[in-house]
Parts: sequence; C-alpha cells; structure tokens
Amino acid sequence: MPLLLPSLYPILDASFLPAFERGAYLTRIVCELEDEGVTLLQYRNKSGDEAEALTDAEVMRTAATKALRLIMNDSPELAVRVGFDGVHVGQTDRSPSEARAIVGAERIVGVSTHNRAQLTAAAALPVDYIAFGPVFATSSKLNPDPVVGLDGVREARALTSKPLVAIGGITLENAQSVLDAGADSVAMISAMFGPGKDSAKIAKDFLRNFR
Ligand code: TZP
Ligand code: MG
Repeated sequence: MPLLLPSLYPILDASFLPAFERGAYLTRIVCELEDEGVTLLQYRNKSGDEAEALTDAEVMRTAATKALRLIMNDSPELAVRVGFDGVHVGQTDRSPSEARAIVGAERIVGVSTHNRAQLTAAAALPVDYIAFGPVFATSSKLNPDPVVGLDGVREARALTSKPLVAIGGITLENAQSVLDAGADSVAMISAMFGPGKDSAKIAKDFLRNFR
C-alpha cells in the first residue's frame, strides 16, 4: 500500500538543538509537535558524531508514540538500531535498495532527488516517497543543487505517482503554492526550527491551514 504522506514533514536539524539541556528540549519538542498533530518527523545531524546522533535519537524514540513516525537521515543502520520508523537517504548515501535491505520491508525509505534524471530513476526504486528540491533558495544545505522552482515540482508530479515531498525554502507563506504544484507534503527545516521559533505553534498554524 502506498504511504499516505502528511502535508507537513518537519526536519529537526541537530544544529538547532541547544547545548544546554538538549535532551529536555528534544523531549519537549517531540511531545509538542505530536500534540499538534505532526505524524512524520525527520532527525538530521550533519555535524555531530554517531554517538551524538544515537543519544538524540534515543531521546526522540522515548518521547514519541507510534503515532509519530520518526525518520533518520542518512543512516539506515542507525534507524534500525534506535527503532526509528524509517530512513531518508540522499544521492551520496547508501542507495535506496541498500537502505531497504537494511531496514526491511516494514520501515519507510525516502530518497532525495534534485533533477529530472534522479527523480525518474528513483521512481523505479523501492522507496516509499521521493523528495524533490530545493524548490526555493535554502541556507540549510551546504552546496545545494540548483533551485527547481514550482515548475520543477509540477514536472516532478507528472513524472511519478510515488508520494512526493517538496523541500527547500518552504515556509507557511509559500506552502500553498507548493502543494498546488502537486507536492503531497512539504518538508521544512529553517521555517520551523531555530532561534526564536515556536515550532509547535508553526506546526499548529500549518496544519490548521493545510491538513
Ligand atoms: N535538501 C534539499 S533543500 C534542503 C535539503 C535537505 C534543505 C531544506 O531546508 P529549509 O531550511 O527548509 O530550506
Ligand atoms: Mg543524506
């Protein structure tokens, strides 16, 4: 059965986690997002070591119920080890087929794509969803691929019937245009997390408008 993607797919980047009382913050954010109706959440750590990712992920797994599906970025091994519900791999990580072999049939496997060739290739792979972007300019990724724009999302939609996640520069303000272009779900990092951001309130406002 195809995965039913929620309209909102927050990605919690470890760079936004506080140095002080990190575990308490993680527990609170996971519980608050779940209370607001978030059902899919990715953990992404591009700077810490494996021990840090493992510790964070264990806190998240303990805080979340099974109603909130937790996705590990990059590492299928870590996803299995901490009991996450899936893994998200990029073009330079393990291949989706390798990831699938590691996490098994029941867990979610998602893949990042950035152009038409990657998207078409991904459509034939054992993935539950395809992420496509950056839709708009982003500062959350080092050396991002060229922006695909709303036209890119429309083209992606026409090229695959797999669940489609749009990513890159998406905010509460432009989300409608991205969903209208055919995305099933929007992933957001910097629009949801970071200094001064009330992530739970942003999730609530989003889901009130776009559920
Ligand atoms: N892949 C394509 S764009 C991007 C990733 C991981 C970063 C998205 O972050 P933001 O802050 O929502 O633009
Ligand atoms: Mg990756």
